Amino acid sequence: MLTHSLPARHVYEFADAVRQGLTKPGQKELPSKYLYDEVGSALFETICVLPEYGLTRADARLLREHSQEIVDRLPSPIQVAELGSGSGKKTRWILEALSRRQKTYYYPIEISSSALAACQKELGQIDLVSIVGYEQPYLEGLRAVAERRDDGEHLLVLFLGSTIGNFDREAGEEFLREVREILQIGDALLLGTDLEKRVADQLAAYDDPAGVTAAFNLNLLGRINRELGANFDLSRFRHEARWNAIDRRIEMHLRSTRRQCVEVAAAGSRVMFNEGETIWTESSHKYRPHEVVAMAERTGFRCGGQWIDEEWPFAQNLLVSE
Ligand code: AVJ
Repeated sequence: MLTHSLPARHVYEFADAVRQGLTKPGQKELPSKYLYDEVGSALFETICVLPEYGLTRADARLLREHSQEIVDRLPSPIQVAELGSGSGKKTRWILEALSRRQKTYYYPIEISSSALAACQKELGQIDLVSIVGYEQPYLEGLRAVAERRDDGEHLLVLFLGSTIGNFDREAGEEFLREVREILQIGDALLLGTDLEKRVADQLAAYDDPAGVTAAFNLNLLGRINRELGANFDLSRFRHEARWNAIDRRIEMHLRSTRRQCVEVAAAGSRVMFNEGETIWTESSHKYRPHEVVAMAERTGFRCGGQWIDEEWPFAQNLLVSE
């Protein structure tokens, strides 16, 4: 088990992002990727088992039921890279299906070292599968993986769990284009996308009655306190989930319950909050099935299959590089 990591750089990037996001005129914001420290990753794992949050179960169900069919549509030999592996639980089905026909290399690419460790533990025991983790941003990690493959070896990139939904639609499409640049013809991207559903169901998924999502969101302020020496009082902020009907996305915010001032030592900034002002911490875009196919076609892929869960509308899309 091997991990390529670049930890030192991360704290400066984090401080920089926090300074920029909180001193921005107008809507304050923080990048959602920072929700996933060790506490945040553990809270997210809990979100995934909440009855209100059907997304992860739908994603896993589709992979469990259709992995063989998906793998049968891929060229041989093929290696697997995963963008944001998380705990790696869902990936098992794909790796097992592939390992029935070949020895398989699996490269989880993940900025959360705790998630990477969990993933290596979860998937380290599958026969004929070797794991090499990359603790790097997605595209850097993917470039590193693509460079080390031999001639004639194909690549399957997994981007599951509707993580693409964190990007604005335009940025998501640009991201697909950048992934395509790194790939060769015949390589594939298996893309998980959460689909539009009843607004009440979508809101409940991001504002569960047990308060796990609230804790997940508030932990971002806790993380800034811990890692950047800030003095956020978490009891003075409230979690909020909104449906933005124009952009078709859930937005998570943290609302300041009073006028207050917060210092972030490592970012060298003092931040004023008005009563009722919010920090926008995450977007989760929701898609329509044909929209994903059109996105694929505009970014250098063709859709080689789409599988939709009936219980919780969610799609696995097999995008093939053209
Ligand atoms: C992991 C980005 C897919 O947007 O649904 C869950 C993160 N945020 N509950 C999502 C999340 C609040 C999740 N993704």
